[in-house]
Amino acid sequence: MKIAVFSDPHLGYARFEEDSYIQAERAIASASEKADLILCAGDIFDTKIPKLETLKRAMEMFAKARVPVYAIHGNHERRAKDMVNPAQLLSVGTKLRLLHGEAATHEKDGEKVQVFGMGSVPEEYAETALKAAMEGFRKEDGAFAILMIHQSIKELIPGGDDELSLDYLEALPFDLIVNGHIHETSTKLCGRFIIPGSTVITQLKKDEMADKGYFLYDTKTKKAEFVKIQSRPFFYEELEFKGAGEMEIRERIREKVKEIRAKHPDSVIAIKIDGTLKEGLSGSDIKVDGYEHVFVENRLNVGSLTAKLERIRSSREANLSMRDVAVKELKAKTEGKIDRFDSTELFEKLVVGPDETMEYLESRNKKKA
Ligand SMILES: [Mn+2]
Repeated sequence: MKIAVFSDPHLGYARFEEDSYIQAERAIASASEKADLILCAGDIFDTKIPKLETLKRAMEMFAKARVPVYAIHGNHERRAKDMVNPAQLLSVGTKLRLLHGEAATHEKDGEKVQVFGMGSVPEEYAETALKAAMEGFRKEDGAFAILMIHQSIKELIPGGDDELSLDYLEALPFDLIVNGHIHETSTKLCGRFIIPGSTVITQLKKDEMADKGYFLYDTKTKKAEFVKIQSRPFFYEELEFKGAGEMEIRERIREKVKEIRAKHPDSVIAIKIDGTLKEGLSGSDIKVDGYEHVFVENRLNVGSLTAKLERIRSSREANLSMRDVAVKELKAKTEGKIDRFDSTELFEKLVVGPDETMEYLESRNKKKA
């Protein structure tokens, strides 16, 4: 049997909302043609309470699937036990079967595939929850058994300790383990453990330059083939500066954007600018032109402790108080993004306390609403 596995479509993801729909639709359409069964490993929606428009799009696209779809909820959909999560709602409105601590079996031409799913749980309970859930699991005779989860994995996430480990998963009685949550595509345990990755750009990290798509798993050959879907091209660039001024930085960004956009006009571009600035300039002084779908991560002058000390020293020399420095930082970070309040006023309220801050924000809200 051929099983298509995709994950983390994050429908309704605000930054690339239309992409989140279109790319998931492409995955479902392509998988419907190539596979006998579709699995979706969680984070179908980007938020716990999506807009009605997002729910409608989701229902329409899953209703178009021409083969059965089994899914689990992800951490983005997880809600308290007695509350309804949007993945549940989707399973009411379409033929999608949502699994949480239970198994479903799909049979075709005498071949059986049994899928045991567990939706996302807090990482520290993952092993306990999985053990408890599996007490009710009976592997069917002759069935190809699949475990579908949406968790972090200790070996794949640096610094973690509470997460499920590959060692633990390897010992479980499943022929294949499918995981969502991690947005980068990968396979482990000699192909017995697969992560299809997200179908939409969410993190603007270097590894997102890889293709988006889904795995097509063949139970006969026990091999997973990655099927690419057409998706918005993503480029990650790092520009290094030494003693640079604002004009030079803007110019190099402009050139880089122009060069990429000449070939890929609809691309998303993330540019990390790093290094040092001309004396007297600080990272927040650098203003970059507002291009559509270009995201600049400004690491200028923050690399070394020396640079930080230099910044404090030069601001002292300029006779700025720490308060002035903080207000300046806040202003730089919120400028053009938030226009409901004045950053200086907000800072003053924050210094007084949380109650005053909330009162201020509410009063500003009323004014503009
Ligand atoms: Mn996710």
